[in-house]
Amino acid sequence: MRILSLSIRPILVIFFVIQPVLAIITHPDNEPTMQWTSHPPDSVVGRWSTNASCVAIAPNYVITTIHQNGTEGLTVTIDSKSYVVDRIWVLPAASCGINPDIRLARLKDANLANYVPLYKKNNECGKYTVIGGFGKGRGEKMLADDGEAYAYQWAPGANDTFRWCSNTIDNVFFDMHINCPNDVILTGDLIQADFAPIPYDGIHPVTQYEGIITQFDSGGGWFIFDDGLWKVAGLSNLVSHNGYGQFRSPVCTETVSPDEFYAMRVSRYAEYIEKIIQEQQMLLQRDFNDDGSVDLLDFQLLSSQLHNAPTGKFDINNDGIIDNNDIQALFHCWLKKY
Ligand SMILES: [Ca+2]
Ligand SMILES: [Ca+2]
Ligand SMILES: [Ca+2]
Repeated sequence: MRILSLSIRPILVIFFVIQPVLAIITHPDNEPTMQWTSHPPDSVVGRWSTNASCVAIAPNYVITTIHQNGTEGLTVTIDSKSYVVDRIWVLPAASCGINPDIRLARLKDANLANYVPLYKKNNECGKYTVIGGFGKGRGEKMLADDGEAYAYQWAPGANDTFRWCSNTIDNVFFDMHINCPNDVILTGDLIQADFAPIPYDGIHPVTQYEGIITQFDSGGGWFIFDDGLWKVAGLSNLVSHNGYGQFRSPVCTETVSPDEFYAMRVSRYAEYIEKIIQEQQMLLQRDFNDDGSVDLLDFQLLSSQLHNAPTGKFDINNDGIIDNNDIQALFHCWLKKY
């Protein structure tokens, strides 16, 4: 568990806990039912190793956060099947030299049936969102002096139970700095929601299954329904309190003090992530001998087909002839590895 300080420019400083993996907490009288299906398929969210969550965005790619750690070779579990991560891409550092808390991972031999596109619009604020993750669930109520509940503890457990909740995106923050005590510093654009109490307090809007993330939800998805599709708009990464989710004041339950929690803002990084996947597909297409790189052996195979009628994979630009245009397309990926 990492205790983080997160500086909201220019002056506001808040202390947060980052979840190496989060889980979802909802109000007891406001829990999602099995009949609630207005969300993406459960199988678009996976378990990241033993301490986090991730979101499938292509048949063999997931995105997740960085702060929970994990390297190539670890196991991701999606829809009860395990996959090995065979490559990870960390996104470029911001101008301050700090990496955003988001990364792309490729799953070896995966062909996932369910995945979601990236949300690319810069209009997240005010949007309804559904949030899924493998974090801890709701534990005991925490009671204020007047005997009324003001928070729920995080229940014990691992990242082995998937849960949904809903919420509203209240704010967008740009280029936030997240300072970890072990000298790890991350940055990025964030979207934010709060854990409103029920019944409605007249101040904080509450959704049908209002919820908050917990430990092990990190890397899980915030989804927005857009143009007829669920798209991933955020990756859970920060909450206000370590060990519990608060919706009222701990001193007086008449006072509302809902926790705020955050996700990496996918729209900021969508173009770069899609570019990586497209480049990898280009490499795969040009690696004629399936040895993992585009090099002289692939050039020799292509040259042997020059001026022949198209024979499937060698007609790279799909124009009906194998010629210099295909050779140029091959050299576009020269000496790159898949
Ligand atoms: Ca809320
Ligand atoms: Ca090759
Ligand atoms: Ca061609």
